[in-house]
Amino acid sequence: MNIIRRRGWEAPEHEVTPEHYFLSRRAIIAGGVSALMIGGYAGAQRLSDVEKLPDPTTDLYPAKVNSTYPVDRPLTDEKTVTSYNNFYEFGGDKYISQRAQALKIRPWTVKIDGMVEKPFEIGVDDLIRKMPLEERIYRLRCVEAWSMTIPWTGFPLAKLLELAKPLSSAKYVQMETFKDSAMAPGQRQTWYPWPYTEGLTIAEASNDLAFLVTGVYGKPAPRQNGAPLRLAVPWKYGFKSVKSIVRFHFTDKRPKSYWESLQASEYGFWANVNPKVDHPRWSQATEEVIGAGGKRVPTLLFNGYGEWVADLYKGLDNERLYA
Ligand SMILES: Nc1nc2c(c(=O)[nH]1)N[C@H]1C(S)=C(S)[C@@H](COP(=O)(O)O)O[C@H]1N2
Ligand SMILES: [Mo]
Repeated sequence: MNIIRRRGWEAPEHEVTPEHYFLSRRAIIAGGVSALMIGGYAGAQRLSDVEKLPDPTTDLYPAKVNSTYPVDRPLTDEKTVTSYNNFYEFGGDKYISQRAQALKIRPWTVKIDGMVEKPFEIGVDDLIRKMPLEERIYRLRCVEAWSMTIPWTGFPLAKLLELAKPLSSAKYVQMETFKDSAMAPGQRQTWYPWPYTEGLTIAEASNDLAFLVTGVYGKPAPRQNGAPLRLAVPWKYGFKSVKSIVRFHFTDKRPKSYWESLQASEYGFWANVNPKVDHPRWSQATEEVIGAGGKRVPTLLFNGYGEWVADLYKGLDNERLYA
């Protein structure tokens, strides 16, 4: 039944899906690879025992709810949250959740380096156990003009910054996804700038809304949602919320992200949600609520989180803040 309900929003999505469109176009340019992208990775995919490993942090769930940030929409149901995903490491379509089970999420080491007092590495379970886990419901607005409402578990990125101790000269934090094409067939598309990276200013990263996600729906996050550690910055387009992070690199130079390297005119550094600033190829005025039978709602400035983040952008009028 779920399948049939999904069909309603599947069609419009395929018409707008920009990241997917772009990926396909690149694949076609490269020649012959498009069949692989469209047909998925059935041949390369091997579900192994890895997916059956018990998660070593299960005892931390469910975490206490932090309801500072109001939610005025119904939650997207869990099945949709965990089966309709963007994770280009596993393919350019939305249905990578099975393929993503090949991601080996333990052991998992997080590296903190660059302009910090002292670079270090830490196992993700040690890191998670040092952090104050809580549950927050955030809306997620993809640049492709669809949205979801998701209960994440995690901790403020600001808490990681406290641990990392960036130097006062550091201005940005760049976050990097794992790179291992043996697990992630998408990374065999060598003309893409793997690993996927994203960046924030230190001021943005210190804002309480910037959240490092470890769980979804009161449980450790499934691989397709970016286990074991992913970002959620709900006032920005979804591509900023980098998944499966292995490195936090502090720098004084503005990092160029994965999507920005691919197509800077469409996916910039700031990428704050704004209904009045259209994407070059479609309107951002409204969004399709995934799982709601094709319903569209108006998109809000800063995705409705302006009260908490608008001040971050004072005096930056010359920057391309919204694309
Ligand atoms: N490493 C990595 N992170 C990523 C992506 C990706 O392809 N690779 N896609 C981004 C995009 S475009 C979106 S909309 C969100 C989707 O998150 P979800 O699948 O949990 O809904 O993840 C973001 N993080
Ligand atoms: Mo996205």
